[in-house]
Amino acid sequence: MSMKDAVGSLDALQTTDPQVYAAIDAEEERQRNKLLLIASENFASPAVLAAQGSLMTNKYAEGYPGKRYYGGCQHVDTVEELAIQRCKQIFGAEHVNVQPHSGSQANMAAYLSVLKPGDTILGMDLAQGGHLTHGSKVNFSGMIFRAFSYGVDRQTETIDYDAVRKLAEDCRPRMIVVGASAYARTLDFPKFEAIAKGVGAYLMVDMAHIAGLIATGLHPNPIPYADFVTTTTHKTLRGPRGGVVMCKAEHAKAVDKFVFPGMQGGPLMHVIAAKAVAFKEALSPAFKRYQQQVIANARVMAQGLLDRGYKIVSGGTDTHLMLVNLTNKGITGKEADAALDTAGIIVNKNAVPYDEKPPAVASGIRLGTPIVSTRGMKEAEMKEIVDLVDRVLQHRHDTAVLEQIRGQAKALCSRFPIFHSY
Ligand code: DSN
Repeated sequence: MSMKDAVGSLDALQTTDPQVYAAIDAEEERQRNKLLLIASENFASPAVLAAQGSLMTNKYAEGYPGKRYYGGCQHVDTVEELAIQRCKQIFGAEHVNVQPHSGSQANMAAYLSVLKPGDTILGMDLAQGGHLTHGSKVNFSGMIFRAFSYGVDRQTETIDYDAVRKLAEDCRPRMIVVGASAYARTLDFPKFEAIAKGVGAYLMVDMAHIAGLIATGLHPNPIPYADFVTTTTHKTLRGPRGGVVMCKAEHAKAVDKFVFPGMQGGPLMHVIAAKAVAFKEALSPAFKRYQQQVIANARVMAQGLLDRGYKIVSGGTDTHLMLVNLTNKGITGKEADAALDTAGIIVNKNAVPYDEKPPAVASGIRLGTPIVSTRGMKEAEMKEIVDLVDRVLQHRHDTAVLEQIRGQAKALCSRFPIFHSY
């Protein structure tokens, strides 16, 4: 059997493990037939899936291209070099390490390359849109480091840079961490750089959510301003699940040392191959058209919700996502999430800034347009989606209506293949 036969079909899997096959099959059905609005998810292309599902998974390759601890690394060297070179071309970084297995590990490598346990970091509060690995007490970042957090202004629901500066002057961090999981507005990297410089801190930007927008010039690029820039590769960037660290040349050695051997053993060469493919795709004009549509779709979705009396945190979006505060509608995030799920619309409940409800209940939902845009949906379909979402939330206790909307969501999906090409 050739690689093409082995990898291209799932027949071998069906024979060997019908239970796993059935679960994957059901997951494909779910992805095909539901409206997926989780802002951090995307559909990787067939080429990315092929590379990720390839026999490069079989190869051990501790070390870096040309400097491995195992023989036989010629071909995995090729894909890692391609991934590095393409990533540099996209973002303009001086140094790139494509080996982190995830965004969390990319962040850990960036931290530990210049910080010591007990050092102070200042990151965005998880409860106000930040990320777990930016200093949350339940995460390694909050356990290893003395973590302080900044949030958003109560009125504008956007980052108050003066407040961040004051906080930095008080807590004197060794590193300021910028980046978010639920913040819909443009991040001002020059302002963060000035704050970091003012207190002698390193600046790290975790651009995971907006990497695809940055790759195509639709959000400012943090590379000129930050010592370290980390990202995942599977969100707006639309690659395989994984992480990347970029840094100034002066930190290159330390970063490489902390990724391997400091934190990881063998790199996932099949995933690195898929990262190379995704980076090639990200350099294409089609990818820019896709990202433009992601933003256009998010704006139409946010406006549609505003027009129906929903409150969007910060009043709108500059990116691929929006946070809807449902307090004025008398619905919790948990209820909304569950009702939408029943109707075939997948979102996540999300705390809103200054939320009084616990995170497991939350007052809001987060919506994103990366997947529906990958399917080829445009502004008109966003209006349809807003209509469906609104009807679900209004009739959340009416199972017949939810069932009817589930059919409508499926019908909308069926008009847009999961492998659309721009
Ligand atoms: N879990 C991701 C998200 O949903 O934003 C962040 O890592």
